[in-house]
Amino acid sequence: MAVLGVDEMKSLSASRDASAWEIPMLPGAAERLSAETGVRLSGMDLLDLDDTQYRQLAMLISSACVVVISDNPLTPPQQVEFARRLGDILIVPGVKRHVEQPELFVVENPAGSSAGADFFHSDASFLPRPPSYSILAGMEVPAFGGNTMFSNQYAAWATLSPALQDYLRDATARHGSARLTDPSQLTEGVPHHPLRRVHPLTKRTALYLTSLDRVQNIDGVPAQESAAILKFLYDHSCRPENVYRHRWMQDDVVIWDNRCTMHSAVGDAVSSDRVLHRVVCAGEVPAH
Ligand SMILES: O=C(O)CCC(=O)C(=O)O
Ligand SMILES: [Fe+2]
Repeated sequence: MAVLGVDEMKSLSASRDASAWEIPMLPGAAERLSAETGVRLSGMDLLDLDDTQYRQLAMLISSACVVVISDNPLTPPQQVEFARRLGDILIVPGVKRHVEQPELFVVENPAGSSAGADFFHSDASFLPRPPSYSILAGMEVPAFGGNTMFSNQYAAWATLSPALQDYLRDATARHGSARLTDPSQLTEGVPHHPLRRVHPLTKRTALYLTSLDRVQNIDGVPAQESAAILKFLYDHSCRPENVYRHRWMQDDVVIWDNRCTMHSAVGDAVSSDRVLHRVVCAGEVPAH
C-alpha cells in the first residue's frame, strides 16, 4: 500500500514547511521525478480510490505540484467522473470543447506541428476564481516531441531574497487574457490576484504568476518598474532547476495544481499526432 516513505515525503518538501506533507496510502508504487517537483504513481487504477485516498491524492498533487499517473486509459466520461472527485468541474470560457463531452478541452497537434501553449502559464488566471487542478490525459502520444514542463512556484517564492519577498508581501496584479476577445465572457470583471499566494491545502506560500501577456501591472507600481519585476519573477520561476520536463507516454494522466505550478508545452515538432484531453476543477479566490 504505502508508497513514499515518511522521510522521503518530508525531503520532497525540502527544508520548507515539511508539515505540509501527508503520507498517501495509495496503491501501487511512487517515484519522485525531480529534486523539487513531480511524483509518478504506477500500478494504480485512479477510478478505484476511496474518498480518503482521493483526499491524499489531492494533497500529494498540491505538495509535489504535478503527479503523473501511468497506464490509466480514460474515456471522456471517465475523465470527467475522476475530475469530479477532485472538485467541481470548471468550464473555462473561450476554449474549444469536445463535441460530446463539453467539460473536456481537446489539445490537438497534428504530426509535424508544434504544441500551441509553449510558454509558461497558469490556467485561466483571468477568472476571479481560477482553476485548482488541471487533468490532462494522453490519448495519442508521439514517440518524441511535445513534452510538457512544470515549474515549482513554492520553490520560486522560497528562493527570492527576503527583501523582495517583503516588497511582494501584499502585492496584487491585474490578470487578463488576449485570447478572450469577447469581454462579456468575463462576467465578474478583470481580477486582481495576489502575487504571494498561500495554498489552501498545504498552507505553503507560492509565487502566483502566469505568462507576461496575461499578468499585467503590479497594482500601484509604475509600469516600467512593474514590467521589470514581473519579468524577473517569471524568468526566476522558469529556470531549469525549478522545472520538471515530462515526456508523455500513452495513457499517462498528468494532474497539476495551478495554485503552485506554471506549465508550458515544449514547442518542437511532434513525430506523430498528439491528442490530449483536459478537464479543470474549480478553484477559489486566491488569498495571501
Ligand atoms: O500541450 C501542452 O503540453 C500543454 C497544454 C496546456 O497548457 C493545457 O492543457 O492547459
Ligand atoms: Fe495550460
